[in-house]
Amino acid sequence: MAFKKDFLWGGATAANQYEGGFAEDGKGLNAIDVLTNGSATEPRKVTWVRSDGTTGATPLEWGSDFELPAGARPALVDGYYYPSHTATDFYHHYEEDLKLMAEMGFKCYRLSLNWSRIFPNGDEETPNEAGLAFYDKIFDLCQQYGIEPLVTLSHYETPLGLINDYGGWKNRKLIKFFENYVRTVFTRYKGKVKYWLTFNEINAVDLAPYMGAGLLDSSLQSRAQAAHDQFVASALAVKLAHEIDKKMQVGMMLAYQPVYPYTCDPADQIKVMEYNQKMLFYADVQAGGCYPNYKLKEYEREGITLDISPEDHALLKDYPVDFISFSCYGSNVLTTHEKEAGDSGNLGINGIKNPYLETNAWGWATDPDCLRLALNVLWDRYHKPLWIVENGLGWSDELTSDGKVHDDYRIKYLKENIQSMKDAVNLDGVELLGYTMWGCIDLVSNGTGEMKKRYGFVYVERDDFGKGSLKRIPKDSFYWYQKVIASNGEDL
Ligand code: BGP
Repeated sequence: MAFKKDFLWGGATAANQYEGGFAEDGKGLNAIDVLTNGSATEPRKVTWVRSDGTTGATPLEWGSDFELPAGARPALVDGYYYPSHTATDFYHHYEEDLKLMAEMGFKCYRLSLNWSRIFPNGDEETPNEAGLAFYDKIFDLCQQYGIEPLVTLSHYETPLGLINDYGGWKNRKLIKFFENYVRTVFTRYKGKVKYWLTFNEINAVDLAPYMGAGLLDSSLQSRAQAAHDQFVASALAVKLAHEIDKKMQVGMMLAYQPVYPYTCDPADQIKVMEYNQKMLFYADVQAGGCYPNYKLKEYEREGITLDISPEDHALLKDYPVDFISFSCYGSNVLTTHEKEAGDSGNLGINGIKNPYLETNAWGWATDPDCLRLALNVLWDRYHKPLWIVENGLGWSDELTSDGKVHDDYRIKYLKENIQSMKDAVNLDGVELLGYTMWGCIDLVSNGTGEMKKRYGFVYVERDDFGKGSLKRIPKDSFYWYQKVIASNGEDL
């Protein structure tokens, strides 16, 4: 048997993509609430307003420069459609949804707390009781069903107030606000939640600085300071967790997928090495407890100066994360031979098309070996327990005339990916805590805000413009996953 008896099978969601109820019961706005819809080819936009009342929207693309016009503050602007506002309405469907998760046999459910539901502007001293009470209901139901929650403290959900009034994570004051938030929820949910993640895909500080760190500019100086502040905030969370409840474990969360050189030219190999440094820097600090030399050299070359206190160094060293979690959907290809590869060679989220692999409509490559490769890289480098907290296939699922969704393509993808993680456990001896498939009940896409890019085992009737009954319909993959969990991964 490959997986341990208590292997944590389940699914994952994020508040801003799933909950809706964006202005209910005292909730404040977060970074994502002011993002518009997009599409496979059009990026989403951040809407903003200047003090003279002029308004607009700035495209938000992964991995490219981002800056709002001078004096502009992110805000709700009339005339735009905001997909996070209703999302797929977990806020009012949580009983039904958790029941469906229990029916699939979930051992674990990864969700995020909507930080601005609890601290509406982010800087208050006392929390919004209604926000805290909502998650009590969720965790109590989880307990009833024997589902272990895995809770992300911030899945791109920095309160908008902390962006507008403080400039986002490049401001050290956010460390204190986060600490207060973390202490509040650790104390409140002690005994109900054992596993925590600090920042979703913390390397988004680099890849998507607005989403990842509430930054309104993407300069290296701002990103470097924001990353540092999140490292310190995260170490403080580890410290608090261990003080408040010895059973609590805090992990980091990284976007990591294998990357291949397009040719055997050593220059392509160097490009891959540098990509890995860019991605793994975050884990090097959070698991290793100090800055790696390649990053210190880069900062020196680029004239970056960090506001770091001696206590920061001690915190990073004394409170590394308990485990490492990551998202992995496929793989990327890089090259210096742009012409030959027919692409730009950039470090974009999709990289260059791999001629050996299929891609979905959004250009994401399906790679049957990605999990084994990623797990081995992380295990060999850190020797910390690992957890796959996002993996899955985004597809434009169709309801057929029989009222069902026959997603055999998703079953095929998941079968291959689960086999790949099984190999990493069986053949390579990697220590793996669990697997939570991304977007287990349909939700809006993070990259585009679309509804049609679906991942779920459960279809939610809703379109790209917020229309639809929100009815939940189990897809074929629902029954398949049920069987996988019941057999602890033996029957794929
Ligand atoms: C990760 C995010 C998720 C998620 C997923 C799929 O980067 O952590 O929030 O949505 O990617 O991306 P998308 O929704 O763009 O398909």
